[in-house]
Amino acid sequence: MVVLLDYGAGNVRSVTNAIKCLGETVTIVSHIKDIQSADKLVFPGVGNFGSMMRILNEKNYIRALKDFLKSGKPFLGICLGLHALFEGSDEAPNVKGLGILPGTVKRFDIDLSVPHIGWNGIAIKKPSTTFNSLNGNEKFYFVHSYYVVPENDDDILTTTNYGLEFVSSVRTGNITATQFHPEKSGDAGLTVLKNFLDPSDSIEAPTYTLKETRLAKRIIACLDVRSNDRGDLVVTKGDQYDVRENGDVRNLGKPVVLARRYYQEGADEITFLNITGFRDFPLEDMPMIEVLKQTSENVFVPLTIGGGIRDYTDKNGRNYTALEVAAEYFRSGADKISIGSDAVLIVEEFLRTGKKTGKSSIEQISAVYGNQAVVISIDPRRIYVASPDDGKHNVIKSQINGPNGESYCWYQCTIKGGREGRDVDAVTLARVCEKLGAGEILLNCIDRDGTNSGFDIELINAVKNAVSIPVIASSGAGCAEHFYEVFLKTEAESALAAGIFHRKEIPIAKVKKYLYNRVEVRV
Ligand code: 1PR
Repeated sequence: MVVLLDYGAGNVRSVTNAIKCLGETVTIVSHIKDIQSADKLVFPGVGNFGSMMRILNEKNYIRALKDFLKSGKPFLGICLGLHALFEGSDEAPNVKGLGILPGTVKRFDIDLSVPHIGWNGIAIKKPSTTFNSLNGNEKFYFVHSYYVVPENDDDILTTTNYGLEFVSSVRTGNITATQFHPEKSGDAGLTVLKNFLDPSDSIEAPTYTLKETRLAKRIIACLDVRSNDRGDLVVTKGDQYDVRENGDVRNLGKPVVLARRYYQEGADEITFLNITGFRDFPLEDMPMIEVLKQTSENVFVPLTIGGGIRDYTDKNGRNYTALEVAAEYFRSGADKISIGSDAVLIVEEFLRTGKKTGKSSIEQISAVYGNQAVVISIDPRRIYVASPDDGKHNVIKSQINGPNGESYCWYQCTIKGGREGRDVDAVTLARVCEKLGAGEILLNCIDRDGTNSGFDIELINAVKNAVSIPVIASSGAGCAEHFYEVFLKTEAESALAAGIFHRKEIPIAKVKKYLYNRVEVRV
């Protein structure tokens, strides 16, 4: 039996599911004595270092945790569970860590997008059983803005490159801790967990590898989900956001089944968008919660969910905050939530007042779950204009002329699934959302959606150049070459597609095969 330390922030369901799928039972810590009596302890951390240490203190877990770490019994820390082992972190300068390992935690100060999100490799620095049955060339899923700096080189198990070479896992005696998320790293991650749960006496893994690792471009499968007219929850797909064909909602399959298929085919991430979430409140629309719960049972890559994340008052007058909605999604297995319509309204308000309120969904959710957990889904549409300056929007020169020969355009944000255009452009929206705490941009494009005509490179460059957080290029993929084009001509960190995967026009593995040797991908 494995004891899992859950301090209430983030997705422990995935870790639990991954351990269960390896045949172990899991007990969640609810009292100090659960830590004291544990034989094996797993500590997955998400969110903010300061709030994690505060909660551990409030629950009086610190003493028991330190005793466990010194006991010689197996301990696995994940992400913030790694940071906690050190003396302190730049993320919360006045807060003490457990101080079990000498050293500290620093923020990335590099010329690349931060957070470091995605699949990266490891260079093994010392012999261990942690990577038994692996060859050391696998990639693992990372999502973090801070990295550990151990004082003792002997503690370092692996390093990874991202703008600099940082320590991506440590191992000392009974203590193993990884910056990457084994529970989100597909088969390689499950193997690392298995090696922890069922350690072998002999080291069968590479004992040292010297290499510079590279972050892979991510290929994301997106499932637009809604109820059809018969009330069945289906994956649908729009044609420039129109999901009806001959009057009926297109039905391309069942969400849980498709997500599992994409995981097996090699998707680096799965995104669910509850596309009628703007009118159907998600906490009343429990099927989406159930979809997440079931998917996270056997899909071990990151899951994002969007649709309807905003404050809401139900018909009985009960108020729900966006944070409560998000919390329910995280508890059900989501790693990230995506905010669409509400982000536009928040940015409009910010542009009117120039003030951060601290109360918007973006600020509240990122404060509790970390910036990396907040994705902004933008649904822009091109507005062609004749001149480069309309005094209000970020206008770009376009290679594609408008209907009246206009050679300039701006990208109008929309809400309610493209039904309502607003007077704010996508570049401004992305910039302000980053300022408010968003960690990633999911950049759709209504003009390209479902057209198979390729990504809107001009849009992606305009937004990517305006922010320092990762951007997911979305809408328009029709063949493997389109993925290559978007990675060649833009700095987007990932590319998302829906229609070509749902219609089985091209499987994800084939896209990856085409990209292999052209751009870094996880295979
Ligand atoms: O506004 O916070 O409730 O979130 C609603 C979410 O639902 C938004 O993220 C919005 O993008 C999405 N959405 C709403 N209506 C639609 C629709 O299609 N009618 N889907 C919709 C947006 C775009 C992508 C699509 C790509 C790739 N779909 O998700 O998967 O365009 O498609 P392709 O590869 O087939 O071209 P809120």
